[in-house]
Amino acid sequence: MKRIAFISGITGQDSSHLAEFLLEKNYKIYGLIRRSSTDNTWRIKNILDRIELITGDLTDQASLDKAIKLTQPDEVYNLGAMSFVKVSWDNPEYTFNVNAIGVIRLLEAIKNFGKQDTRIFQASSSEMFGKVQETPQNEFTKFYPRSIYGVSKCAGHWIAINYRESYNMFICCGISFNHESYRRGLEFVSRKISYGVAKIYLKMADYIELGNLEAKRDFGYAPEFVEAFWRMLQLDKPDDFVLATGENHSIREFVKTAFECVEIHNWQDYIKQNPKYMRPAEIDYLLGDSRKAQKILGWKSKTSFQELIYLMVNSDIERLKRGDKIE
Ligand code: NAP
Ligand code: G4F
Repeated sequence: MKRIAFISGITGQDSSHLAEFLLEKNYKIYGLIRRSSTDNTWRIKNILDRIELITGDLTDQASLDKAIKLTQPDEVYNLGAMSFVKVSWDNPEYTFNVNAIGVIRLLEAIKNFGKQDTRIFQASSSEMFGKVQETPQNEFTKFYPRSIYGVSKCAGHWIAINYRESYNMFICCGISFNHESYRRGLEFVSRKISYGVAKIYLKMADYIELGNLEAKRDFGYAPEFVEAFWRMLQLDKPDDFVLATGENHSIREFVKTAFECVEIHNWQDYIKQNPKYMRPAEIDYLLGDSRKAQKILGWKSKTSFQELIYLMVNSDIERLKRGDKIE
């Protein structure tokens, strides 16, 4: 019998990599997709004929009840979220509704209509550490979120733990640090830079506009992170894990390295800073300690900072050269 996986946020970066990974493992996959007036399935185009999409929304209890009743998953990966930190200042109520109350809705649907032994992954975030209280950050580090996104992820995290402890549900939280790929949305800084550099290299743009160049992030490679999500759900008992590379770099270093991929060394000439991209409250420094994941999951990030950027810049150059619709 094929194991059944249910993934919320199937059109997102992580879900696309996870779905590919699970298909390799012969899972039957259902993906929750919210209604959109334009096609947003570009990340899963290559696997659309091998997965099943179910319309629903993390803000709509009835849709989740119905989806879980229908699919009876063995594993649920809650990857759906309003995931763009900057927008959480513009849409605070919606962000909290999806990222926090959405967790309650999905867990209620599983508790009331799913199999008793369903295993659940909750996508928690290093944004919960915010104004960091110690360095590096591990599973015991106190949270100090700096945005409604961060606050909503703290709530989602504690909701997941509360359901685990109250109802004995198998729920694992992965506290992931930034992870990127050529499928990252264009609004996130990594992809904004890789795409911008590719355009400048091909003489299709003159500069990139950015905000704070000094913030440091622990940047990993998304396809490796989704494997850790799966590994958590194969444990004998549920637990929470920090997923990180253990190395951090500033946005400035990201920009410099991206330009180096195309042998442009005077990168400063191509960057304009625009206050529009600054945040009301910034997270200056994130650095993860994933020794617990290394020890218990046997998981370690492999792709280096330079390799990650090289992959992303080259992918954007190839897409632009082919004339692909860029998303
Ligand atoms: P992403 O590319 O932005 O994907 C988010 C997905 O959630 C999209 O499919 C989106 O659908 C869906 N979604 C948004 N609102 C929804 C709603 N109301 N109901 C149902 N689905 C909804 O994000 P990602 O980078 O893959 O991240 C996956 C998860 O990990 C998120 O929970 C994120 O917060 C968390 N996380 C990510 C990172 C990272 O560095 N990538 C780090 C820590 C935690 P549309 O396509 O329709 O917008
Ligand atoms: O790429 P970002 O928007 O990612 P951020 O805020 O770190 O959040 C991402 O990682 C979290 C895990 O830590 C996830 F939970 C979350 O869902 C998301 O995937 O910004 C990274 C940094 C920030 O310090 C930002 O101020 O880059 C800085 N930055 C500078 N200029 C910019 C820009 N960010 C964006 N998006 N756009 C800019 O022009």
